[in-house]
Amino acid sequence: MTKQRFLITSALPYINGIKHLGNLAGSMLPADVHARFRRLQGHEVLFLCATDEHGTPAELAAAEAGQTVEQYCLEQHEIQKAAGEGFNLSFDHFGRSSSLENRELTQHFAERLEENGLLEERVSKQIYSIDDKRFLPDRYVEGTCPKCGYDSARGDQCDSCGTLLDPLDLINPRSKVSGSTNVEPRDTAHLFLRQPLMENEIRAWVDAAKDWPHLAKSIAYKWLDEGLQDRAITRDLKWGVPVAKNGVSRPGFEDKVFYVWFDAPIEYIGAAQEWAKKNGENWERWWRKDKGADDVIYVEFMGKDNVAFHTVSFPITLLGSKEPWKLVDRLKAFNWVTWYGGKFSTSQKRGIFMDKALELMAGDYWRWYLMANAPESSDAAFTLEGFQAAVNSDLANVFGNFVNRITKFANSKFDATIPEGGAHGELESDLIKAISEKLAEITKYHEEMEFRKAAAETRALWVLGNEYLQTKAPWTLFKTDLEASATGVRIGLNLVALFAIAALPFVPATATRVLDALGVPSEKRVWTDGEGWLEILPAGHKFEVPDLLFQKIEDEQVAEWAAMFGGAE
Ligand code: B3M
Ligand code: ZN
Repeated sequence: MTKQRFLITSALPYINGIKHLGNLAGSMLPADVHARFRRLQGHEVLFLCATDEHGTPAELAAAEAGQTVEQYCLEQHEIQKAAGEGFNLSFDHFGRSSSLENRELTQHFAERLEENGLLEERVSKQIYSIDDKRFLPDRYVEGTCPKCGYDSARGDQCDSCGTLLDPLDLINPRSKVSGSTNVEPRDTAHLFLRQPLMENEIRAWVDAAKDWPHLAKSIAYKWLDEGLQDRAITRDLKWGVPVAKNGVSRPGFEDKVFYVWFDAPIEYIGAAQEWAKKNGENWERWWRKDKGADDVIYVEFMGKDNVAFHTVSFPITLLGSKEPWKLVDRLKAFNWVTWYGGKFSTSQKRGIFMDKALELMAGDYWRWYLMANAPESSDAAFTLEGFQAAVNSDLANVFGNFVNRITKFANSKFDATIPEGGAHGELESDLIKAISEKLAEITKYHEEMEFRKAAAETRALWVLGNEYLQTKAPWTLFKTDLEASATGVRIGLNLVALFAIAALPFVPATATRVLDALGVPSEKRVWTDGEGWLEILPAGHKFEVPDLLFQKIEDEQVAEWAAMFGGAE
């Protein structure tokens, strides 16, 4: 197979608090499964993510936590980073959108867009708080909803009736900073990105995109068909990328920063620069088509609400710069994971968040269930009962038992050594054929980023092993036909190695533990679509019995967790 280069990014988790299992399942986790799969295939992979740190929600969350926003973001970044490590997310770099790299890139793109006539400074009216001495962007204003009369509607949206609002629409507006009602509309300037000027170019690019799944394309067309709008890309905030050039503020923009959705995707490039700087690497060969990135395959993972930003807004930034930046080639979007059909909510204690999950069970357990039930064609409900069933049946009974049974038997009867073994019969040729077919299917689903199907077929692969051992019954043959028993054992142990390799993208920690116990050398821990697996462990090779792979989840645990996190009503 020709070796390719994959740039893989996950949507950047927002900084205001630890993410729930649904967020994990909708971008970071599938991106990791894909990155691991592509590395196993032998491709060169750069897998990047970061915390998305700017914007009003960060400022508000910091204020609520009684911290400066810098402190708050640093602390939350470390918390999210540790949670990612707990789930074995194999980022090459987990950066921060507040980095110096991203600041410079963001300012650079704004400059280029302006040179190319795509930015316009425009004066419009905005709510100014006289007591706070500042303009109040969207979420900093509250007031009565003009539609439904709800008295705590936010400047950007009414939480009661869902209407999208402009802060100027609010009746009796007040400052969320101080509560002051001493506010008035005043003129203020902002930078607008003239998106309509790029409409044809973006449409042509979307038309030409071959490798986007339906969900991504249809969302892009929906936006294009509705007609692109000029979009303000600055806000009246302190925390963010300053609207400046070479350290000097743009006149009139001293108290303004770029809008968070303008700088956040640029951090995909920022993260590559941060990674390169830290590791003495070259970021341009991943991002600049004039510097070797032409043959990179760029794959993005995200929830469906982020698709428009990645198929329209961010490409406008990149293409509008008229510089040779790499654009997304494949885009995998997900629906929502719900908590028993409803919303995850910290305040209402509904649902499990990443840090808590790791206190209950190791990352692999969650990884498996979340990917086996990935929200691909529709939303998917997380239920503790479903989690328990997947863990107990797929992981413990099918994969775990197979490994346990054959390694224990070979340990006691064959002195923990791979035996020579005799000839293959019909049972073996059938098995070898079935395994090849199954591996080809798994490979195809991974390549197509069909995670549910890849997981289902991985389980089916493990089942083939159980069926073989059941029929071969080396434990019975041991008394009557030692050589045939040895064949079963040698094949069984090589199946353990193969199954663990196939499991690496989904349950990396456990699969690595199995491969370590078996003593599989690193050059043999590579993806196969059917060839060579019978020789992973040669005759005479010594191995150790791995510790129990997976604990079963008991009914009492489910009941206890349901009481803690909300369960079936
Ligand atoms: N931070 C996702 C969100 O919080 C947003 C993704 C940015 S990707 C550049 O919904
Ligand atoms: Zn309303």
